[in-house]
Order: sequence, then C-alpha cells, then structure tokens
Amino acid sequence: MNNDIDGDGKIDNADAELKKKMLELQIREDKADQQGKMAWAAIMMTCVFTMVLLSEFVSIERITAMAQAIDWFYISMTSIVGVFMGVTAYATRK
Ligand SMILES: [Ca+2]
Repeated sequence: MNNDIDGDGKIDNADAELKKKMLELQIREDKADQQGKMAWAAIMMTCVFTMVLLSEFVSIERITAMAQAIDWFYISMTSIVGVFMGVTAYATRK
C-alpha cells in the first residue's frame, strides 16, 4: 500500500492527514450507500406487499383482520424512505 498520498517522496503528517480524510469520506460514502439500499428495499417491499394483497391468494377476510398491521407496514416503509430523503437532502446542503 502506498502511504505517500501527496506524492512528494516522503511520508509525513500531511500524508497521515490526507489518509485520514480519505478514510472518513470512504466510511461516510459506504454509510450513505447502505442507507440508500435500505430505502430501495423499503420501496420494493411496499410494491411487492401491495401486489400480494391485490392478488387472489389473500382473502378479503384476512386483509380485514390484518388491516391495522397493514396500515403500520405502509407507514413504517414510507417513513424509512422519507427519512432517507430528508437525511440526504440535509447532508448535501451542508
Ligand atoms: Ca508525502
């Protein structure tokens, strides 16, 4: 691994600082990436869930019995997406 980040031929504090900054950026990017995947998963889950509910495999009686849980499912999934969008908008504004 090359530790001379700025390429001046010697390894000193400036290189250590640059390396630290690069690692921090990498970690932040990985985290954002992970959160993005979570938001996508939530969107997909909502779509799949809706399709399953609309299919003939689920009876009206079962949907009625689970109505409250279904409500909470939609609320929590859309919250995940909403929070992700909010956090992303806030992070890019800083
Ligand atoms: Ca250097």
